[in-house]
Amino acid sequence: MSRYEEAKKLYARLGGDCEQALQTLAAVPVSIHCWQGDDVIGFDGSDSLSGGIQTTGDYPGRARNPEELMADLDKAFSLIPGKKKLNLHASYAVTAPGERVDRDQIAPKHFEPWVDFAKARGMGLDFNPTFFAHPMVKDNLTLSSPDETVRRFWIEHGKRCLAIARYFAESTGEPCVMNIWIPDGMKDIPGDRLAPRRRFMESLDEILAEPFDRTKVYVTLESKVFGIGLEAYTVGSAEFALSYAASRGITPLMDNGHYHPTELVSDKISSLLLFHDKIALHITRPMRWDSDHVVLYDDETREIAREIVRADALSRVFLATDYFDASINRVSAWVTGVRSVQKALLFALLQPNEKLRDLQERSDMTALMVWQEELKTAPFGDVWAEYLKRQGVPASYLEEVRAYEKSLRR
Ligand code: RNT
Ligand code: ZN
Repeated sequence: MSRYEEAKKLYARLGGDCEQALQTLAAVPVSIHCWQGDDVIGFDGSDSLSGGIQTTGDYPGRARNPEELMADLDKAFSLIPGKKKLNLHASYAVTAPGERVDRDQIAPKHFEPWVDFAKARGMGLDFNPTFFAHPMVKDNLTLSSPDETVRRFWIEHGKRCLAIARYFAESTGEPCVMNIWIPDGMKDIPGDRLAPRRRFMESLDEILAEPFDRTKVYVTLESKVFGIGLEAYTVGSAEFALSYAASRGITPLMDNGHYHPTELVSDKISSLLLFHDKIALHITRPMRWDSDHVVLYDDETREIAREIVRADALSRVFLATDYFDASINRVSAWVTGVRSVQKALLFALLQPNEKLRDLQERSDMTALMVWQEELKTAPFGDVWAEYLKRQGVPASYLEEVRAYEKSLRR
């Protein structure tokens, strides 16, 4: 009997259905962030990152143009199983050589190469306006700025991005998630916390006044607790984002690097699911701060996946990765991080959730603990290996990544 057949029998005894789990997993889309490939620099003129976020490390081989980024993405895609979407930022607009198109001027045509790329691979596209690393970010403020020229510039950017998101949805036939995150904040104690938040609210209202089909474009709003150099105050706080999303009928997005270190997104998912039709996640790995390390198959990633699966909410949660590590091979970073999300989902799908629920309802916390511990060492690896085999991707990818790296002259 093969190792998978053995594992299947064992899981069946524990109450997990391997075949069902493999089938379900293959259909869950994970939106892969393009920005791991070039350290979040983009192609629209910036040469460094700002806005309270940081990529650290000096590993060679960063993608420097659309061709390189697309080639690297293709390499990563060939090593990642399952259904994928590609998540772009506005700063990845593709313009003619020497042509400079500012963020308040971008249009669908600047993303045609990306649409062709996605369509050729049967993928949907997600999108993000880029409200950072740009000279029009003044005093660390964009949509909440008291300077009307600054605020108007970014409102226009938001509106144009909505048009691009609409174009993505229409041309790929898959809904487009358009996520709004602004870095706006202050390094030190504000004299007024309300005014910037009111302006942010009004700016968002103006952007959303642009017509869009809410079944094709899902606008999400991402909150944050603090950024580097913005330690005292963040305009788009958790309370702001949740209240705004609930009152305007858009989708809240939780990035698990954006909370106080002892707060866990896994514990927040169920609450949001009770009040929102859809929710969105940026899956990352914060280490002591919002450090955006590569996602690993760790406790919190598993717990996030378990919460989604137990709530039967795989079709209600938009899953996206969001991390950027410049200290290791970037293709490997993509593959490791996205596979970790998928592993966590498979682990969650193999749990005897009915049984665990029942133990809790009967207040048998002793048995609940024992069972949950036992499940951790069940032969998960054999089921994961079977999944990779069925998906036609190699189990180990290190050698392939190394060979690809060698073939590049960067
Ligand atoms: C920043 C947010 C945001 C960005 C990307 C690049 O803290 O997490 O989502 O990481 O938009
Ligand atoms: Zn994020």
